Amino acid sequence: MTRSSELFDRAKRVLPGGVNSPVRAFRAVGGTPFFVSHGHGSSIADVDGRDYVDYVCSWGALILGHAHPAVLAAVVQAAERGWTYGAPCEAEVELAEAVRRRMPSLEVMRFVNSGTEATMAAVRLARAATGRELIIKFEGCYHGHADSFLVKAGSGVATLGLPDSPGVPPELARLTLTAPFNDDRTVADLFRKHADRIAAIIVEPYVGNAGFIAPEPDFHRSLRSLCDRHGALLIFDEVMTGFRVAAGGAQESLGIKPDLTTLGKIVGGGFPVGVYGGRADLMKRIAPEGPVYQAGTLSGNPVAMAAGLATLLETERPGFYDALERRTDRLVAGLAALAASHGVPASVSHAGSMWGLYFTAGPVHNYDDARQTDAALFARWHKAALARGVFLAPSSFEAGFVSSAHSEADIDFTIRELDAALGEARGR
Ligand code: KE4
Repeated sequence: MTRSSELFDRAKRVLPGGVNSPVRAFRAVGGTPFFVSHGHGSSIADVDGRDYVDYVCSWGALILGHAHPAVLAAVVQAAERGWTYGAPCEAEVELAEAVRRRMPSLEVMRFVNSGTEATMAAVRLARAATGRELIIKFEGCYHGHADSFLVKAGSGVATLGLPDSPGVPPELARLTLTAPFNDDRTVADLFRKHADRIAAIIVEPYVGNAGFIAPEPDFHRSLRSLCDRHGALLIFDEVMTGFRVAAGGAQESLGIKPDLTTLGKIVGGGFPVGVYGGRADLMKRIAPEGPVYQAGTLSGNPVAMAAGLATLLETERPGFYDALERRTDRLVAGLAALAASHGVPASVSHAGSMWGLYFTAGPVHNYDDARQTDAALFARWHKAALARGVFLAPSSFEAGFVSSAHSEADIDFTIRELDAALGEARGR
């Protein structure tokens, strides 16, 4: 009986499935999830003394790796002054100005405490600003657990094979239209059918909640022009891609200006922070300036702001993103090569330091393609990888991440051990 399994048994008596977020339960890959003792740099250690090179990185939040000294120092310094005021403080303004410098489309923004809160508020604002009710999302994309988004969603919903979620009133679910990712023709058809009722399109510019799916070259330009033509708003959900796929997020690398953007994960440096923001004429509708209500007790709290600001500043060091991209490129090339050496069809790709691997020849353009992946082989590979000290996301429908703490030696170790793990997974 390991400490992790003892803790898991205890956890299951007080937490649904023993976890505070479904994908952590390892349901898609089997086995008992390890319980964490501590994280350090590129690695995470479990309560039984085992160490893993970590490619989950708190689902993308830890672009600097675990317990980065600059973030720790900023957090301690902030906490010594008290850690929540329920009143404005300078740190909120500093982080908002830093975000706007990196992503100028966020002329005005509001801090919240999670990506879910950010997307929920962004859609409420889009509906208020347009006076329309329908939204379009894409199959396999996940925008958090607000009711409107649990329609053909990705991440844990896809992992657990839940078609949608019970508890979402059909009347509300009907207001969410869906289309395959990379399929602008279906989006055009939806606009033809519902033109003046569609408030917004919300999209993960690079899909990280169905594995990793890159956009076709003109996909987002097409969404931008469809929104402009039909008076709908384009919402880029950059909770995962923001400050990850490029210094200025996907909107910088794709050269697309959304009307609204949502952020999370990296913007808080691993502390609970979400952001929604965009055109000033839209954001001025948010209370107290305007009538669209949204609020939060801990929004903009000084410790989370300090962690986010310290993180963004570290990523502004010269060559930060180039080095991260090169390291991720080497990992992805290594994964493609090891799959080929085993004669296993695989589709491996990345954008910046966000990557994905499917056990299918591909190409993977949308969620239907992604579901061709050999999930059973992935589960065996995941288990063998863990036993060899590599922690991959416990689902075929999640992206992987590399942090600036991942060394060249970590990448070499990972490729070597994942090669052996694939051999084991195939029974060789
Ligand atoms: P949170 O509410 O989990 O902070 O953010 C929701 C969200 C919104 N938009 C995108 C593009 C996201 O990726 C997420 C959250 N991502 C998942 C990872 N697949 C969080 C991990 C989990 O649910 O435990």
